[in-house]
Amino acid sequence: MEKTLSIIKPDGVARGLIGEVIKLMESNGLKIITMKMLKLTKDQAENFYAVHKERPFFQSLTYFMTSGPIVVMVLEGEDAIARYRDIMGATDYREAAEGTIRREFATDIEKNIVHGSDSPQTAASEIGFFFNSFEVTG
Ligand code: FUP
Repeated sequence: MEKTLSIIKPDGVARGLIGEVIKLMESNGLKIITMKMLKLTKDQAENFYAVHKERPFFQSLTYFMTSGPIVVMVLEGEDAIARYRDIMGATDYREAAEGTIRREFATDIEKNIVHGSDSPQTAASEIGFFFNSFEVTG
């Protein structure tokens, strides 16, 4: 069993899509093993996306990520990292496959509803960014 970090971004929360997104996760073999809602500060968003700090979209992305509450969760399942990335769809919703979260709901390459870890190393560090060991069940 593998774990991955998922975020429902401010656009997904503001548009009332938490339930729709969770439904797609759960119906595709991913189990939520911990979850909370919070609002990031600019510092926290910049730390979370530090790998992108030289990219032209960094300021806009980190500002967007602080624009409202987000839902963070740890998902567990077989091949959870790759499985969840398949369910999310491509970063750019116009390139995402039919039935994926981003294809169904995203409106913009930045406002793309969800985040998911992209490797076992980032999953471990991103889970540790948001949760302590007491909060992660399973
Ligand atoms: P992903 O792993 O699919 O979330 O994509 P990336 O790690 O490449 O990008 C992280 C976030 O940066 C995306 F979710 C949205 C944002 N982004 C932009 O705003 N513009 C871009 O051209 C690329 C990414």
